[in-house]
Amino acid sequence: MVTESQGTALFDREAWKALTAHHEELEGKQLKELFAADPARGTRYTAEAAGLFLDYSKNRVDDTTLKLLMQLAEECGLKDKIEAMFRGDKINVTEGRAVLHVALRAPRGESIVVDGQDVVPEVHQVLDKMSGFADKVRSGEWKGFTGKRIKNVVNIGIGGSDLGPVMAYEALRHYSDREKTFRFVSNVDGTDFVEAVRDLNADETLFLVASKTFTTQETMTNAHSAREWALATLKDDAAIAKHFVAISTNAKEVAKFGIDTENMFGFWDWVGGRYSMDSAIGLSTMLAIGPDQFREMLAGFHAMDVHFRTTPFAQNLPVLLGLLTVWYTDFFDAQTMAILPYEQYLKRFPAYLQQLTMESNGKHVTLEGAHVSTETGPIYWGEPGTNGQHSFYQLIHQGTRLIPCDFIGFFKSLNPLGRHHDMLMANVFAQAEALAFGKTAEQVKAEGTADWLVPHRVFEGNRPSNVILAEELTPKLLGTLVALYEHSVFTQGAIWNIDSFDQWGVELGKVLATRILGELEGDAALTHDTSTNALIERYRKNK
Ligand code: G6Q
Repeated sequence: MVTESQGTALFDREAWKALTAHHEELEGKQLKELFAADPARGTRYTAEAAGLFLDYSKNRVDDTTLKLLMQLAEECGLKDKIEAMFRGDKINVTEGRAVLHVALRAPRGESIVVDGQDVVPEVHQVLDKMSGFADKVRSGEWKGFTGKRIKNVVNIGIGGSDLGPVMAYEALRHYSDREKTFRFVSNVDGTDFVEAVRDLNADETLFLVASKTFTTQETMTNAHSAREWALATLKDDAAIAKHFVAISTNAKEVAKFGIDTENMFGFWDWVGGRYSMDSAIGLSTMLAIGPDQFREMLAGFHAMDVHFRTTPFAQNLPVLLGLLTVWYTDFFDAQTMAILPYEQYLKRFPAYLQQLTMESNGKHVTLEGAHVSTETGPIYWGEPGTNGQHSFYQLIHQGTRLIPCDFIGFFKSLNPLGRHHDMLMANVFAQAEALAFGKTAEQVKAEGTADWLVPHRVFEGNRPSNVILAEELTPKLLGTLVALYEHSVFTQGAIWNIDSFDQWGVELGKVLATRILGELEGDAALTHDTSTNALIERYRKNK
């Protein structure tokens, strides 16, 4: 494969070269020194937008770093790339598609034209149809086949058709209809489906089959099992129309499955799976929190879209987060980023971000098809605080790897309980402080620690983190937070000059699994490598 050519490669850009030289100087500096040199640092290195406050002062940067990162963004054409996305240009070049999740939250009356068609009115048509349906289900006007109210909603989908809906349901549970049970089935492992429905009555259960393509093996297998399960009780094909709806772009396949296309909620090829929780894929979210609060969530997304598009880079939250990620990934060899929400309702947020970030920027080829000359997307992971503190934080504090962390916290708890919230937030501030400033041997000794034990109790510090704060977790705020990371991912992809919106890496496994499935169920001669052949043989014998 060709590599990026001399002169146009990322490492040949003026800002990149300057950053390389600057990194050598800065690498030896401690955050402690940077703070000492600038008494205003803790308030100066902050930015605020759309209800989110970002303190990025505990990063290993100074004014020069920031200036050069901004320059890099300019040199890489970030501004133009942002405009191209919002304009509806086909920036997903390998699939020849526009990338317009921002249109999903564009207010009525705005206009975004794709292939000569203004897509905003269509977006609102679907939203209105979803709202009408959600109102009926929530009020009880929509009845199951036997005349009972819908009490349970089961979303069947995988990847982008699952992770967003699950995350949003968990995040907004406080605002959800507590009379209803929501379940999410994704894995082709039959246990996922069986456990999800074992205590549900079919005549009170609505299945949302969420699949952009309506051909995904896992989702279709689960949907067929759901149909059999429902029909075992309801015993009449006519019941399907009352208990199954589809969320898809593929009307033909939806009809083939037996779902009335009247009960289909559409979206478009310009919505990527991992960017679709605010499209019809979010129907489960709307059923849980109601149409008005769903629209609040969209308003939150939109507020961050406007911020991203219009704010100078130096105050632009997603640009700052994205550039810092590039800084650590490429100049400090950081391989992973930890996302640490101090909010129990955000327990699925790190898992959601794993797909958003890693499926988007896990690429080794530039838009022009050359091998990249630098590292690209880091590994994202995390757990809600404070649980992680009692497990993996040890490595972040005292291990040998640099792991930049994003702490996310709120001023107010949705469930105020005694001192709980102050205790929770004390941990956010304490962890970020400890990571940055550590604890020296002198401090450890002064505590009376025996000499031999001192090295074990020293915290080197100088470990970077962001602290993101907001008032309270609301539907609107959730939208803003998700859009913050969507656009941070965009910023990273723009610098690396990769296609953040395709996912060819997901395809190979799908093709191979289909071939092997036939082999597991038959006895055809095997022509794989010796390991795969032997594993298949062993399975055939023992299944
Ligand atoms: C996301 C990916 C992928 C996709 C799933 C489900 O960006 O494309 O995770 O969402 O493979 O696809 P369907 O919605 O087509 O079933």
